Amino acid sequence: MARETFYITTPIYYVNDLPHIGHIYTTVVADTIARYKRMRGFDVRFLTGTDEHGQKMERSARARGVEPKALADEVVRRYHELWRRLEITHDDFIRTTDARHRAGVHAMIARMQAGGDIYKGSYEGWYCSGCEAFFPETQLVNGTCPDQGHPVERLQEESYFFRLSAYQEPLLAFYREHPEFIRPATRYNEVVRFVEGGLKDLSISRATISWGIPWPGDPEHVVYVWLDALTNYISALGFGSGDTELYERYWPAALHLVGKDILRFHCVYWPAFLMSAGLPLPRQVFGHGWWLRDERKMSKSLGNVVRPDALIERFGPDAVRYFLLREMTFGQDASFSDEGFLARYNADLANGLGNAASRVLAMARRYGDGRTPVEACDDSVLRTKAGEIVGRWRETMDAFEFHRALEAVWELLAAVDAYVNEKAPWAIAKAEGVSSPRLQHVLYNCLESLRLAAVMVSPVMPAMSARLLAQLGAAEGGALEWGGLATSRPLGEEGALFPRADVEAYFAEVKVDENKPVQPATPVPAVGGAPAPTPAPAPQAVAAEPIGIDEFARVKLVVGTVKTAERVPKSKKLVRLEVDLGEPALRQIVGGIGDRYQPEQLLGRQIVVVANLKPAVLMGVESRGMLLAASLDGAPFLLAPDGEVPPGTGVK
Ligand code: ME8
Repeated sequence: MARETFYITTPIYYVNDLPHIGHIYTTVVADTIARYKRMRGFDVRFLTGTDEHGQKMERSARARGVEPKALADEVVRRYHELWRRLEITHDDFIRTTDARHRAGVHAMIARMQAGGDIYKGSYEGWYCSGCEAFFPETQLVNGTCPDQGHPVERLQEESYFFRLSAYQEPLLAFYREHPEFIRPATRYNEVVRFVEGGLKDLSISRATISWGIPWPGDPEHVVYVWLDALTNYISALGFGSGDTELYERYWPAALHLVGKDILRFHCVYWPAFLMSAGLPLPRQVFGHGWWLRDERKMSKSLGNVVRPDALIERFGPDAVRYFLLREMTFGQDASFSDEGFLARYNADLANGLGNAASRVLAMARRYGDGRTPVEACDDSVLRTKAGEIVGRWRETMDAFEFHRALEAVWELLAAVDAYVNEKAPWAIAKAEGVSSPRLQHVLYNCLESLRLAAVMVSPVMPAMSARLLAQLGAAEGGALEWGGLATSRPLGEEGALFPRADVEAYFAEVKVDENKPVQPATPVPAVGGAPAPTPAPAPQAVAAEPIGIDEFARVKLVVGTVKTAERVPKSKKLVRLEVDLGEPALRQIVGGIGDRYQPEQLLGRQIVVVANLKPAVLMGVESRGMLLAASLDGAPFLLAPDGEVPPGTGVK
């Protein structure tokens, strides 16, 4: 019998910027669900991709002096790289610049036209290129877009329209019949209220921009970017390209996973387009919450966007995946903070999981000759507990309550710990010898519980799960039934799953970053490897509050020559310099530049230093000043005079 299919999608990401943790969140959740559904035997198809057309993209490329496609190619490369590092198991990656996608969009428009829902008219109104959306005057808030507060611009142009107004009643009827279509329930109510408020026809072409899919038969127009983008979910299955096998097999989608910001496009426009085209509607759209940074909205202009690269590099992909799923109640907002991340990392991963595993494995090695116990054990409180936890884990995973599913696994780990304390295997070994059946049973119960925990966390932490299973001498992909651990098998290699994070070192380095001048809007890498021309900084990034020249003059900037340089022990980034500032003695300055500069490269080099900064101690080393560097995506580029000057020369 054919297996039940499960087609899951992420939004396709705009390529005018690099991904941050909000973007990776959606993809990590989708990957976790895809892995879980595969475990449960579904025939899964998992799609992600990029949204490359539109006014925003055209402008970003123009500002950088490159072609939109070239800019997109470079950012897409970064997305592929990131998904590889995060072990994302998508089956396909669609780009809206793919030929197959254009064919799908044209086929979609042909069907909507055949349904009589498209007509030509003239559009006059407000357009927000940040959201790529039209807004009636009545919806503007203080002259800005009501969704994100972006600036809007007046548009007056000829346009093709979609008769969205005709779909108000059919949509409301559909929502009533399919209350599970929009999740969570609070979002269902929001969408219903929005549609009940009345729908206006939608402009679905643009005549004043050229970066888009040409309108079929009218090349003066390009297709409106949201009609273009939403169609990716079927064009990626071959809709419009002739080969309909995947489309027949996987459409309608089981789940479109999106952020709450784009719920309306997916719950109102998309089903209306599909109704018009006479195509089946997706089964569910889930609108998840928003990641904030330290309780504030993340935005490039505030310079507080959390990029995933450094976190993945330092803590590994599994720790990042775990944090995202454990910290956010799926559907609600959550806040990222360095403190929160480190606390969870140390408490749950290094201590909770890591300690439970290393404690049990050390005993198994000591009392079992490096092998799993000689006999399985079927009769224990742990078995009952594990059975209950597996049931709860399944229920919560099915309901997408990932934080609760993970909580359940940690409850099992705590039960193992309590069981070890109570049974005291060391005492049994002493009293009865290592071949005591009682001792072997106790060990089996612990190892088998850990095996079940490893299988349960595998959708969230695939690499860690594989590693733990190998340490336990267990096979990957084992069943979630008690007794899966084979007896008398060699245990795998030892090794900590998650080394404890040194919080002090982390903050010393983060602090160094924060001491740097406020970063301008994140630059997109240039095409062809050359450094990107830095885009004009967003206004807030330059100065939230203007300062006077006298205030600026209080900062004493001087040129110095580096005389000695060495790495600060145990730190990846920090370098200790002794700098000649034209003073009687050399100045010791600690800078977070070690990930881009080797100490020997710095010798003799001239740098710019803030000479009157209060001393600070970074990882136990006093720094009496701060060096200046441009910060590109977190990487430092040292500033220097354009020609050698005597040490101590002032900078104005
Ligand atoms: O909207 N917290 O693309 P996009 C949580 N191209 N999730 C966040 C987030 C945050 N702070 N910021 C972004 C688009 N996201 C369109 C989609 S689909 C046919 C077209 C996530 O790159 C969230 O899922 O601006 C959001 O919907 C998605 O990134 C896409 O953002």
